[in-house]
Amino acid sequence: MRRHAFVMQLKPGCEEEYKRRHDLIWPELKDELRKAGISDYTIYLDRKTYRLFAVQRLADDERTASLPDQPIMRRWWEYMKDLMETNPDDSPVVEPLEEMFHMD
Ligand code: RM4
Repeated sequence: MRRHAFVMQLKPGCEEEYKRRHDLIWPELKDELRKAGISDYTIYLDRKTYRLFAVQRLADDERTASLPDQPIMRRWWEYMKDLMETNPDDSPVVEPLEEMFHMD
């Protein structure tokens, strides 16, 4: 297992809609994320900068690199692109974070 953290960028004014859509996340998408090896996934919002901080727990045999090939993932990204900074393929712009401290 390893932890993976990254930031994404929410568009100003989209906080409530972003939260609403995630409260109603498609069960099939959750299944796909779990199948890819994500066993724990939290996203935090910094309301001052609209930065989204994501932390995932990844299995040793994780296959998250294959998620962009999954139709359900592509549909979700297409659905979310009005709320987030995205790449030309609709995936969110993601910047990895470096772990500086962890305590069990
Ligand atoms: C995010 C974004 C991420 C996805 C989560 C569930 O807002 O689309 O790529 O992993 O939703």
